Amino acid sequence: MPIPHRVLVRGVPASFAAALTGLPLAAPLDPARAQRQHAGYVAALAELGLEVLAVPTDEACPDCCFVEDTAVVAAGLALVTRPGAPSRRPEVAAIAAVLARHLPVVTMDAPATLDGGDCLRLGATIYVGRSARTNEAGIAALAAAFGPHGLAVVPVPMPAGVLHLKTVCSPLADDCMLLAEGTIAPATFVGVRIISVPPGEAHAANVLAVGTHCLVPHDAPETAERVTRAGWTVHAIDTSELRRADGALTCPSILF
Ligand code: CIR
Repeated sequence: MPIPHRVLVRGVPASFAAALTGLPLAAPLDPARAQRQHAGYVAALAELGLEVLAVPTDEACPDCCFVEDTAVVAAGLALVTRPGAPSRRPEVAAIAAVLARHLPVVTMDAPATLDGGDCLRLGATIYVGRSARTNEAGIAALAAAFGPHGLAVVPVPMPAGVLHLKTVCSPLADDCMLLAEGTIAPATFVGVRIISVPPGEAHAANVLAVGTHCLVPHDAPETAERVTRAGWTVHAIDTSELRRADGALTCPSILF
């Protein structure tokens, strides 16, 4: 993976209490707690030397902190998505405006839908989850954007009930990834070294690697140990309130 220099983020709005959740919650979401955790996440990325591009938060978009879903950046190009959840579509304009200061930007039209959380790049391949959020036209738009830049797009059927492809896996390097045991068949990812994540820590299959550093959930000691043994410097991060809204560690950032 090219080592990124910048990270695009967007603060957690007070309206986060109304963010989408796959399952009903026993207690309401706590925006203040999510804001504190998000600030810690951004600080950790800044300490790694990344330039932070902060898009102003939008109270009209409760999920706007989950910027990953709004754009796919690869090969020096940004594809701004049409998110699968209609409530999230107003998020993209502000993201596109900031990305356009740095990269050529292309967009996709209805009926295409695609969430960046479904896109996993490993070397010259982008694996894309065929999920409830990402449809065939979205996958075709992804291939049309990045195919001419030498990237192959490989659709991956998703297990029932899994929000995004990267809910159960994440890249560590061009040829190495984390994958939650018992989810997607490891053979799906050809020529890739897979570090498996035990069922008790399935939420930690989504980590954020930046070069030789890796942000790992604070409550996943076995995964942290496996990632450390594989050669990464692990930084334990608590984003548990964002996780209650189905957001894992890759979700609040776009690295490029
Ligand atoms: C949603 O359901 O869209 C948000 N509450 C969570 C999005 C998480 N994004 C991601 O995994 N890339």
